[in-house]
Amino acid sequence: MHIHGAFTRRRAATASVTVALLLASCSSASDQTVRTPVAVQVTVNEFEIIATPAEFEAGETYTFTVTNEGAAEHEFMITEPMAHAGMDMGEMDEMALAVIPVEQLPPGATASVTVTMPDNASLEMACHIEGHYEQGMRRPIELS
Ligand SMILES: [Cu+2]
Repeated sequence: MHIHGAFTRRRAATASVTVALLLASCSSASDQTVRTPVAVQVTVNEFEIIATPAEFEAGETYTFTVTNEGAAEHEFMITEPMAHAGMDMGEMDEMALAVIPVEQLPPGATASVTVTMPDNASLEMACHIEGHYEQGMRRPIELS
């Protein structure tokens, strides 16, 4: 009984070492293609979008972590600047590069989304809740 237990533990230890080695070789093989996203801290309120850093590079991948410090609910979208009159939310979501929907950004909430910037595009961060965009919830993304 006692011997059997020790044997089982040793086998388990060997198995976990093997898994660790496999994981190590996988991550080193993919380092060339998958880079760690650059962290961007974003604050939204009534009615601003503030991002740090505020400059972005084409082809780079960013994780936008957005905190709603306002008293109203907001959303966060990365889209081409759009004349959104006549477009419904579903259509805008489809055109967007990234969306954190309003359900995930009530007052006080933090949510994040990861985006790889295209090579050549005119983009902006925006909140398209009715009236918010017009009151200033938009911020251009100029790719360098
Ligand atoms: Cu808003």
